Amino acid sequence: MDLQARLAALLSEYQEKIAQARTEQELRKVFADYGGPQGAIRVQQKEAIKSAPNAEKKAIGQLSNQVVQSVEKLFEERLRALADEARRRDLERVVDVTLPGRARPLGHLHPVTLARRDIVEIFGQLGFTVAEGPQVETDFHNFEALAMPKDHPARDMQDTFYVAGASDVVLRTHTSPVQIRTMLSQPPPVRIIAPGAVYRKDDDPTHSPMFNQFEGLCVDEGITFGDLKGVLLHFTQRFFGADMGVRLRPSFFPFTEPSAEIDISCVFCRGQGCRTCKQSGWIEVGGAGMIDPEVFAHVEYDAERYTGFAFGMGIDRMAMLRYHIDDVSLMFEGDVRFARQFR
Ligand code: 2NL
Repeated sequence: MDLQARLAALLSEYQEKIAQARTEQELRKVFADYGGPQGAIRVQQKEAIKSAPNAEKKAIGQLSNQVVQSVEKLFEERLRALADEARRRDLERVVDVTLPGRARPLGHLHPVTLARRDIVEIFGQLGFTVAEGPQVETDFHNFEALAMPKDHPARDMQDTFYVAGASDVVLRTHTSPVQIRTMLSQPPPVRIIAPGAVYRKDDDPTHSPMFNQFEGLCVDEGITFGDLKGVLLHFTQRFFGADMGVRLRPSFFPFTEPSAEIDISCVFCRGQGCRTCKQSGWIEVGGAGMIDPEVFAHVEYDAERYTGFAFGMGIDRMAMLRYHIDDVSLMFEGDVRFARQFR
């Protein structure tokens, strides 16, 4: 067989293999096997030139170069065809963009968080800003400044966690120390609410040793008990509904004078009388009063010039009343199936 015939045979073998190549990788291998520097066609070419008489070398070189050129051309054409084909398949693929996505398991805001957000929002619109402070407090900020000296019986009412090894460091039993710190840091007027976690040594079916409360404080010239009642009524009606009422009952706190318990219309019977409110139509939600001059003395506010009101309520309790939750333990278990049930 002469060179021309052998090259033609290799070329047709090559063409067949190239047509069969399904991927770029396969194609490159076929090209290397035939047209590459060590490929069959090149080897054939080199041997033919080597064994040919000098006069024929040039013609053989030209012939085999033509073959090599068409080998390269065939490779490039097939490469382009494969790319076109891949692109066409890509474009043909139908994606249904109307299919719903895969649902991911989500958490949920806790009813206490929902309640706190609304409380902050409602008071914010009345001009109250949020104040925060440490949960580990000094005896001074938590008790002394609130007119509860060391031997005061009111301290027993809120069984206190003392921090080991320090007789005057406590877990705050209310958020009042935040208000004390605020008054110590700025002159009147003051309008703040202090929401946050507080701690008391209670642990029974209706009490958790950690719970959340918020206190409000408003100090300026000419603040009256009427302002207190108006703010509480406004808050109650926005938080629970416009048909709700507020009742203030005389009470006692060391840090306010006069002092009152805050009752709201029963959320279960809307004031009609039911088992929960013991037929009274009212539910107690917190306490309030006009700030005692003794507190003002501790923060060096002029009690002759300024008056103010303060109040305190439980956020957990607000949330339970709003969402009709009857079991305190549910509030602190952190079960998302519970949390998911509220707005
Ligand atoms: C309740 C009662 C109350 C206050 C908190 C307060 C704070 C300062 C000065 C005076 Cl700095 N008073 N806070 C006043 C009255 C009642 O809370 O039953 N809380 C759940």
